[in-house]
Amino acid sequence: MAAIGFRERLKQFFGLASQMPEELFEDLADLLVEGDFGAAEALALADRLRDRCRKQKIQDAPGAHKALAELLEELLRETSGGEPFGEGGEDAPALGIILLLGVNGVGKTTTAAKLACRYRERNRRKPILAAADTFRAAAVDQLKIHGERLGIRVVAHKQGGDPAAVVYDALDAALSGGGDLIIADTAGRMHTKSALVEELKKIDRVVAAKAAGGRYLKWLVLDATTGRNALAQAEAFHQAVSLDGVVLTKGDSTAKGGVVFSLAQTLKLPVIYSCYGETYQDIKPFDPHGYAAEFAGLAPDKAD
Ligand SMILES: Nc1nc2c(ncn2[C@@H]2O[C@H](COP(=O)(O)OP(=O)(O)O)[C@@H](O)[C@H]2O)c(=O)[nH]1
Ligand SMILES: [Mg+2]
Repeated sequence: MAAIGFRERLKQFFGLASQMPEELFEDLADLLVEGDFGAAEALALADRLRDRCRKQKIQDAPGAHKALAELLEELLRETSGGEPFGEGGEDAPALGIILLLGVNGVGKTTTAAKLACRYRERNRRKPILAAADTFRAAAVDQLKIHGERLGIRVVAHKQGGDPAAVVYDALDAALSGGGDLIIADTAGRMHTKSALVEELKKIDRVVAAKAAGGRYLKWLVLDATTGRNALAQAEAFHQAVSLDGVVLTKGDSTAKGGVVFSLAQTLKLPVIYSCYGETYQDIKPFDPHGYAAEFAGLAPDKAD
C-alpha cells in the first residue's frame, strides 16, 4: 500500500509540534477521514488516543504517533483470526470450502488461483477450483487457464449454467476423494441484485446440505483502492449471506486503507489475506501490526 499523499501528511502532522496540545486531536480526526476512515470512527479514535496519552502521560508528538499505531493495531486484533486450514494439524478439517464473493473486477478469480496455489504448496491441501461464476463466458475460461497452469482441477459447467450445481459437482468430486479444499469463484453481477442474492443463498443451501461436516467460509474480496465504497459492498454482501472475512486485493496500489478499520469496527469482519500483485505468490496472511504501522506512516520504507 503506497498511501504516499495521506501517509506523508500524517507524518507531517505528528512532526509539526514536539508537544501534543488538545486541539491537535480534533485535527487528527479530520485527517483520518481523508485516509478513508469513517467520520464517527475517526472522532472516537482521536478521543481514545487523547485518553491514552493522558493516562500514559504521553505529551510528545512522536509518542502520540506511536500510540496511534498501537490503537489501530488493537482495533484490527479485535477481529483478526489468522489463517484457516493452517498447519494441517489435528484440528484441520477434512473438507474445507471457501466461497469467494465480491463485485466484478475486485480480483475474485485471481485470488481463487492464488489461494489454491498457496494451500497446495504450504498446507499440503488438494484444492479443487469451482467455476461458479457462470454469468460471464470469460470467467469460466479464465479459471480454467489458471487451473491448467497450476495443474489444479477445475470443475466447470457451461456459461449460463446453475452455479449451485457447479458447487454441488465440486463437492461430489471432493467427497469421492478428488480433493479436500474447494475454492469457489462466484459471479459479481447479475441482472438484478436480488437474483445475485438468491443465487448465493442457493449455493449456501447446497454446501450446508452436502458438506455439513466441512469447514465452510465465505470471504468477500475487496479492492483496496475503492475506498469507502468497500464498506458499502461489505454491508450488502454481509446482509445477504453473512460473511466470515475479507480478502483485500491490490495492496500494491495507492490505496489509503482506512476502510479496513471500519470493516473491523462496524461489521466485525477480519481481513484474512492481503494480495499485492498479479502473480500466484502475491498473497500473504493479513498482518495487523504491519498494516497499522503502514497506515500510520510508521512502517519501514518499502525498500527494507
Ligand atoms: N495489481 C494487482 N492486480 C490484481 C490483484 N488482484 C487481481 N488483480 C487484477 O485485477 C483484475 C481483475 O481481476 P479478476 O480476478 O478477474 O477479478 P474478478 O472480476 O473479481 O474475478 C485482473 O487484471 C487481475 O490481474 C492484486 O492484488 N494486485
Ligand atoms: Mg472473475
